[in-house]
Amino acid sequence: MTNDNNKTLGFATNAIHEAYDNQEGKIRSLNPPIYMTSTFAFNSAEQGAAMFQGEEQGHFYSRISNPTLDILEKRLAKLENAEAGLAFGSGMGAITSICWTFLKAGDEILCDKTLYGCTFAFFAHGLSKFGITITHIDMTDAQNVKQAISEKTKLVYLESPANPNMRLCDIEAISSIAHDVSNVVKGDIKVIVDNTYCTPYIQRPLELGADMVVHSATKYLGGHGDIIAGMAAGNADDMMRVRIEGLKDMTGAVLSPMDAMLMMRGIKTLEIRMQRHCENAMKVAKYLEQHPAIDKIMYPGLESFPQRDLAKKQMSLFGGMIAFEVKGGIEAGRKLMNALRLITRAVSLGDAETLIEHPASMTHATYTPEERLEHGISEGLVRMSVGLETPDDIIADIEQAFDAIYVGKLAAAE
Ligand code: 4LM
Repeated sequence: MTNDNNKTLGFATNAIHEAYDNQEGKIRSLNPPIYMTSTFAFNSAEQGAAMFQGEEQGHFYSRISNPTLDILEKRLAKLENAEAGLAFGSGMGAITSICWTFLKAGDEILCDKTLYGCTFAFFAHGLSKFGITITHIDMTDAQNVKQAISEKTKLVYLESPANPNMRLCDIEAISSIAHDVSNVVKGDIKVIVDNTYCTPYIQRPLELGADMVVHSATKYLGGHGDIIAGMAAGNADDMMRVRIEGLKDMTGAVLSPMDAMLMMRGIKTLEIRMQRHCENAMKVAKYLEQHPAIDKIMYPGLESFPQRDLAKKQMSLFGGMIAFEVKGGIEAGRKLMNALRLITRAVSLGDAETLIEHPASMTHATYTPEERLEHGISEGLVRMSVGLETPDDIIADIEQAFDAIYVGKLAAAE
């Protein structure tokens, strides 16, 4: 979409207006309609047949496409600077639909060591059952991709920042290496980046050279903890293949039009929410960093973050997620979590509420303890998704929890 002078519109404007003109037509509703329909009528038997053959465009069944989802998909594509977008019933629905589309027995998926627990489990226990090789390498050094990539490699898969330990991968360097190899072996190696932690407001992997982006839209894109949803974006051919092969015929992981509407409502405020998440996270990270009870803290905005230069290169802000370890390991971490009053003990992230969880026993319990060690997920790590509450209140809650632990109030109360 452009304005009257044909000037490109800003991120927030696109997030609110892309693909729907409320000045058009007779009704002029501010928000697009929610098409609560599973199927669409054909004008004639011949037209129905032509649609099924792909000879005529249009909506004919909501597992394939739906006008409400259409707007959401175009909007996300615009924000990710992609040719096309695609909506799914969950983040896992997006990941599985893409993998089932592009992988077959004998192929390899090359992934970073640290991945969200269910993504790891899908690769380790799902894809691997069908003759697909899963190779985890340390992608924090892009050269490792060069060493590991082979003619069997079809997908290169990473999260940056990774859930839960915040490690970053150089998306530009990895994409360039993968595509160079792809040219040499005359293959078609696709780089997929899970952009859940950042959203396109902070990081746009396609502009850095990646082929596809996936999201758990349950998180920041939805933004209000009221939907389970997934999104993907990439070139039009790839997205059409995923729609017709992975989504329609293999997973059926379709988003409901009602939830598409809720996501569009969330995306309208993505820019201001992300700005505040980042501001609040920086304040909380600085507070935690100076606290004597903290052993280790990982937040890309801190000077102490080991990959700060890379963060500055590929992220415009530092995000709302913090990983830290409390002195005394997970026992101390659990005590801290249990003493919180305002901050919610819950998995998921990207909501208005600050959420805290223990990856080793929750989101990453799909790894065995040995695998967690091998994949860089320490047992003592605590993960916080900093919300939109007044930052002083978030900090005060952490402070009172630390006080409760250290003056022995907790022990007395137990
Ligand atoms: C969590 N995460 O971490 P659905 N990709 C990333 C994720 O963090 C998640 C998914 C995909 C958490 C859920 C409990 C980086 C999920 C999967 O949950 O299927 O929308 O997304 O707390």
